Amino acid sequence: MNRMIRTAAAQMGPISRDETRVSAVVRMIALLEQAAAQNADLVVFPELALTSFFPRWFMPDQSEVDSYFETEMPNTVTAPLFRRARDLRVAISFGYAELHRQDGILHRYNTAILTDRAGQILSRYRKVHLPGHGEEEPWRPFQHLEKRYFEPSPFGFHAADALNGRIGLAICNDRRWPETYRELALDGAEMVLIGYNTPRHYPPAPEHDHLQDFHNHLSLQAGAYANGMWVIGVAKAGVEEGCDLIGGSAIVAPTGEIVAQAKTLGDEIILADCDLTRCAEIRANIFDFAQHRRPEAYTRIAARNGQ
Ligand code: CDV
Repeated sequence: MNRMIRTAAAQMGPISRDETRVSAVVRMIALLEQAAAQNADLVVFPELALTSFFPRWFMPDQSEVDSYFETEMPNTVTAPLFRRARDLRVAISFGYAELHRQDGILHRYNTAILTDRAGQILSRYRKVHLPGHGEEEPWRPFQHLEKRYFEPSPFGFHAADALNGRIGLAICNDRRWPETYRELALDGAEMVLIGYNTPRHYPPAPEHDHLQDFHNHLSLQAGAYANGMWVIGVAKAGVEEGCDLIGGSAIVAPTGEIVAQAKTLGDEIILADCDLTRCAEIRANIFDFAQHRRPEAYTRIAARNGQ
């Protein structure tokens, strides 16, 4: 069985507030076609790929907030992307804001999906770690209202069988938490796809602004190595509505080495042949979970969130 996934990280440049979803999808299709021309099996797009990163704005009117959400996926606007991916036989993954009605109750999630090569959605992940704040904080140069506009997923982390392997999804801030990767690894994930929108300026701790790119790669590389899996980090990058978003999209091998990295802050494809059998280089050795993990010593991890 072929266990090689030629994977493309489709970094996107900024999406302005007035850019339509149709325009974003046209850009995504162009990236998909570039990747397919290089025989990609899988193309991974960023978090909230269809719109500007709207949690940076306080919007008192819920109907304005909801205008950034999708009530179904695929929908009229994204259908051409799904169709093109199916025609090219390429699996895709991207993030979007999801308005989900369940038992008469509306839920708003920061969501990512993964399709198979036929454009069928194989798995859907809702973001667990929502950063930012829940109320407007006028002292900030821009808001980060994910805690206001989304609810945290109650569904946890799950890997799915895909492309002759097991693939997990996570979103942006999740990549900084070791629990994300370990949960997915314990569910058998051999590759994790992570889109992100990361401002260079972090208003509560601006003394760390110069470390944003370092912390990005540190998190992706540590997650890959300590769990022996491929990690695909994909940015929405560049100056979006005055907010400077880091780039640095990267494909990280199970050894923790970066094997491909974006050079620009715009729409850009990077590509690598990700051999899933390489997970064993780490998992059969230093991080052989069955032999060396001591869950009885880790009881606090699932029992409490702080001290
Ligand atoms: N979209 C995000 O989750 N961004 C956060 C920022 C706010 C720190 C991140 O972890 O990159």
